[in-house]
Amino acid sequence: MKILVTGGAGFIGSAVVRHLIENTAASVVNVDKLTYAGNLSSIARAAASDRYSFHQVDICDEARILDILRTEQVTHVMHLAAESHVDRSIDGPAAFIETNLVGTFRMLNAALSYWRELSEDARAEFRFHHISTDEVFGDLPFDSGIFTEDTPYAPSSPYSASKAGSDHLVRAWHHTYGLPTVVSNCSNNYGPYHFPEKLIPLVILNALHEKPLPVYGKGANVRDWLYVKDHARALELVVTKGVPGESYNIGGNAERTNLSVVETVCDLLDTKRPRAGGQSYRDLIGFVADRPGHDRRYAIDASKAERELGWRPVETFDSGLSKTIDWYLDNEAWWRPIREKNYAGERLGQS
Ligand code: NAD
Ligand code: TDX
Repeated sequence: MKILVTGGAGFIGSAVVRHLIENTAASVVNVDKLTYAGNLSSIARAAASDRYSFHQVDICDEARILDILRTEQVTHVMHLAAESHVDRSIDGPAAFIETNLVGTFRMLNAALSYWRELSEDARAEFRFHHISTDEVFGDLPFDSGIFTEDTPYAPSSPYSASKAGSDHLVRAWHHTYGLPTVVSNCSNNYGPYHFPEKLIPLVILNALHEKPLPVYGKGANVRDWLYVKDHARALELVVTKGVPGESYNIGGNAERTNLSVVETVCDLLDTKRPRAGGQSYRDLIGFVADRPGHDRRYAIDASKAERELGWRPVETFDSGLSKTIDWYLDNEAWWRPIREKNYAGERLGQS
């Protein structure tokens, strides 16, 4: 197998690259534009493998993508490259439309041209796997409902609308042109190498720097949390065992309010790296203006992936969060340059 991974220098993409190189015999072709969110140091060890190659390319560049598919003789595509941060999509949606919607359209066009050139056997083996989000299903009430693969799409933010649109394009390329596509929709990932504009790494690093821990609104919004290594294992199963035309929900069985996530980070840090003076990190929590259009709750029914792919998460939220905090405590060399480059005021990623 030769797998073209787009966005392999990002948070989840880098976990996929590490997983494929360390735990499978597949070769990996990483295609990444290296935006602010891309970081080759996240895959330094995997990149030393002779089964790895890298192309710094924008996914909107269809001709370059087609050329890479041909010259690398790719057998599978795992498409993760995207603009991923909801707050940025509210402040500036253009890049989200360009990369998530137009970029996915360009990827599909290139993949279809390439797929049509393949032998019959190679066409049967080929997969185009689009990695998407549970946010395409929209807002759930606090006390009921769960997303299945059949839940109607109802995206709320510019980010989730761009991902919903790209999911629809992928489906259409399967139904209309026969391209063997699979889609997976997952919940909030967390773990090592997470860019510190996202809630969990932001809170860990703000706490270590004695900065306020910003909780939007009342902190009552609920997310399901999935440890990124568990997700990378699921993605390998989706791309190798998923049925063309199907989609698969991937979740962590770990619904938490945002306030409880932040409090748990504080409590773990209190034990692992006590504050000078003995107060709890909880004293740094501050409630700030809510995110516009903030979806109340997401919840994932991942029973199809369990039933059909034999996947289930290994980490609980407590075990995964503890490992994540240990990783940030041990890997200042990874996050210090990002933080110094991007930190603006109390919120990273808004400069
Ligand atoms: P990320 O922001 O950490 O990484 C995105 C990567 O894509 C970066 O390496 C960036 O350089 C690259 N990229 C961006 N625009 C590009 C372009 N035009 N051409 C080529 N490369 C480009 O994102 P992530 O959190 O790793 O998310 C990966 C995928 O998973 C995304 O499609 C996202 O929508 C989806 N997803 C993420 C989560 C989550 O919790 N992080 C949850 C559900 C779904
Ligand atoms: O400072 C903060 N304070 C806060 O209360 C930040 C950054 C976030 N939040 C809240 C907003 C969300 O309800 O915490 C929750 C998680 O926020 P993010 O880490 O920004 O993630 P989210 O918006 O849920 O989206 C993430 O998961 C789904 C990824 O960024 C998306 O790419 C993915 O599709």
